[in-house]
Amino acid sequence: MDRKRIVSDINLREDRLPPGQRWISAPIVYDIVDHIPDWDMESYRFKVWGEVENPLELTYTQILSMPSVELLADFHCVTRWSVKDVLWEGVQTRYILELVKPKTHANFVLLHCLEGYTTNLPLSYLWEEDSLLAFKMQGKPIPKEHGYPLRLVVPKLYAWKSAKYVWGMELLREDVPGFWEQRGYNMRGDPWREERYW
Ligand SMILES: Nc1nc2c(c(=O)[nH]1)N[C@H]1C(S)=C(S)[C@@H](COP(=O)(O)O)O[C@H]1N2
Ligand SMILES: [Mo]
Repeated sequence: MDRKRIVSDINLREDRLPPGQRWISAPIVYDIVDHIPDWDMESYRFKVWGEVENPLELTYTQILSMPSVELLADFHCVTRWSVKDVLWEGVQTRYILELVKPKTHANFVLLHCLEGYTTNLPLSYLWEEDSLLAFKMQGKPIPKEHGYPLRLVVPKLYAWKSAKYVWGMELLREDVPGFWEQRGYNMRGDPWREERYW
């Protein structure tokens, strides 16, 4: 089966490098905890709940068997580094949204991660063609430190919104600040508008 390859439209912008950023060669690992444990994949479930018609609960095997795409996208961290052309593979979040059917007043999403990290974003970003739930990076299963078993990739926002170790997507009527957003980071985080902090 030929897997569709998407090049993110952010890579094709004339102002490809957002203001105040510089290119580096590989993403730097950032975590809010010192030690990431090995996750128990027997009990792992990916869940979607909140303002949806059909809440969803899937095993990792079920996610790996969903239609997937390859994505080439730049990666922009709010601490001013950017990496060109990271290759991901995973399920488009728009495919997940079609399954769960968001209610009309679902406007925001809060991502829940296995180590306790959370981050919020407008739901509209999960309808973008280049937003994925990724299980591969640079052609291999995502290394543990980069988000195994599943990570969100939202190229149009700063990388702190690209949550690693994701297990939950909670669809919300009102915006709820996640880990960094409670500490002054922007509720949206568009790199071209330099939405870094409040
Ligand atoms: N679960 C989780 N996801 C996270 C973070 C985190 O601490 N925990 N850090 C974020 C930040 S600030 C950045 S820049 C990227 C870094 O991705 P990397 O660690 O794969 O390089 O992950 C984001 N996703
Ligand atoms: Mo970051």
